[in-house]
Amino acid sequence: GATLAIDIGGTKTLAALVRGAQVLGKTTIATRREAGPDAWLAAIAEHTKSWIGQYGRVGIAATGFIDDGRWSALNPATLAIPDGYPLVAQASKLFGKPSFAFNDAQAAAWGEHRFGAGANEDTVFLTISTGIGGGVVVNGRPLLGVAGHFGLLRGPTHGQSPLEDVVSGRWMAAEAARAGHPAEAPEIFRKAREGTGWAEAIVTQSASRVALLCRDIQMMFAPKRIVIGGGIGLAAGYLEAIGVQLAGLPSHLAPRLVAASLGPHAGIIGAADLAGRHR
Ligand code: BMX
Repeated sequence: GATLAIDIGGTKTLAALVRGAQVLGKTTIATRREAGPDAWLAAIAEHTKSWIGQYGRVGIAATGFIDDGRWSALNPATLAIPDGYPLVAQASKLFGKPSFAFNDAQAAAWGEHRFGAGANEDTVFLTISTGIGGGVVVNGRPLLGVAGHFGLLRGPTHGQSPLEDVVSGRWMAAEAARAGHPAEAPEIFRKAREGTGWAEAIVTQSASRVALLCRDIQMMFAPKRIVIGGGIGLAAGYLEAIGVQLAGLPSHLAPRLVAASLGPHAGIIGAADLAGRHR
């Protein structure tokens, strides 16, 4: 049977009807950041009404920390989720079907591992989007809990800020404003590709921090591949910009970077598959 799969991100929410790795239908909803989880779920229910009767379970991939069905923010700047929100209980009630929840990047890591660029081998997945999410699959198992939350790492070079606050789409837009060129990420990438200096500098700085992260990940897990996804991660030129920073590393230290092949569907496909394993 099909699964109602939902990916709740800091900027937008994707809801889909999924069977295996097949997306039978989908709809995108803006995450009204200030509205709170009851309103986010209500909006999803409203937008997916026409699929009622077509799914037997619900799989949720959500930005934030999931513990025993409860949902919390680790970085409220990415999305301000109230502490311990009963996500699984609320979803079960609202959709009337068994519901399961996972961190968004852990679900995407699983999706890419099983059906995408991870090719069923040890995989680390990184999504560079509103924040930086991460997921690790080793020996055929996803690491859950707080494992893989690479966006929350604090390096000596960025003081108190978690890494994602000096890399992600939100940081890029803030940097552009500071440089006197207010722009959102898509425009910054466009300008960078045209060779505009201030935009190139922002993309390069973000990408070089991700390159360092990938080098560290290589030494922690030595995955076969690091799969890169997310709106920033998949923006034209970004993966190449990371690669430039890693050129010249000895082969045993060089991570092998590949673009997410499920694209924006990695989270929903992974969440649907993980939910199906709970039967
Ligand atoms: C943050 C954290 C992660 C999440 C990542 C990417 C919160 C709310 N989220 O590090 O759990 O995986 O952002 O999230 O603490 P996205 O919304 O940018 O996809």
